[in-house]
Amino acid sequence: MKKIALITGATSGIGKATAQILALNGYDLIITGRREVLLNELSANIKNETDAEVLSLCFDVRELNQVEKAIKSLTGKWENIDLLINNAGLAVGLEPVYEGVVDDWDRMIDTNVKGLLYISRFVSPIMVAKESGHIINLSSIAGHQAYANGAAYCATKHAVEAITKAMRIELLPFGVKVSAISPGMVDTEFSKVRFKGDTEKAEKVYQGLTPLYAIDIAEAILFLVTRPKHVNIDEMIIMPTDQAGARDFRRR
Ligand code: NDP
Ligand code: 8X3
Repeated sequence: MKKIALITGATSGIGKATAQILALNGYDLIITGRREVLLNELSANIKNETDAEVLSLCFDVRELNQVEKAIKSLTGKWENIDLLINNAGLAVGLEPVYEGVVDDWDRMIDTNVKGLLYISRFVSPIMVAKESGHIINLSSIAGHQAYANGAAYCATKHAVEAITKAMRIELLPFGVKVSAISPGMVDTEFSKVRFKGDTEKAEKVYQGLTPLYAIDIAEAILFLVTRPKHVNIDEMIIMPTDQAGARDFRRR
């Protein structure tokens, strides 16, 4: 029987590329996000190009009721989730705390921290019950280093690191693997979201250097999930060759 992966934030960027690569490598998929049209497009595309079965669940990870309803709506084989990719997340704004926008902080904390916890709360019991499974959390280089104007985002990714480490210990008795992937700069919708739709500002982020692309992270995720049962990759930090730290770039 094929394994089932649930990917949050599959409508774009890293989540979308991960859905595509997992479908090509023997997984059936539960794809989630808030933009239903994009979920439907991805689902049709994957079904067209692979033999994977795809179930779409449209909900907001910040809404506990929606998360609970979505996961509890799963029936039959779809209940049997083997792999959870906690990918949905965002940065909003780039200001020092003394000029920070409280609503931006709330959006990041609610999505990156509380949303990840909500999903894990309802999916991890499935893995505990069957004593197997793998949870991969999307952290960031911002989960390892703090940079000016990114206090709240960095705090959320440091929180993802802490949650990952604690859950790994909690799930140890049940044989459930827990990993974190921490990328540097990846060219996705991330910067467009951070700069609230200002594409000019977003494009500048990637000017003069070669960033990572979503497929690079998807390939790393595929590596993690294809290790033997006795091997867990706890943490993977992946940077563009043109980046040596959260704010250290080689631009030409
Ligand atoms: P994208 O903006 O391209 O994708 C983000 C995804 O998250 C979208 O599918 C979006 O779907 C989903 N999402 C955002 N908010 C919510 C929400 N409230 N409920 C449900 N889904 C949500 O960015 P990336 O692919 O780059 O980001 C993926 C992850 O990788 C994030 O956790 C990010 O922090 C992390 N990361 C990104 C890096 C980068 O440089 N790009 C570097 C390091 C880490 P929708 O809008 O349809 O809801
Ligand atoms: C996204 C990368 O450097 O903007 O996590 O924090 S960064």
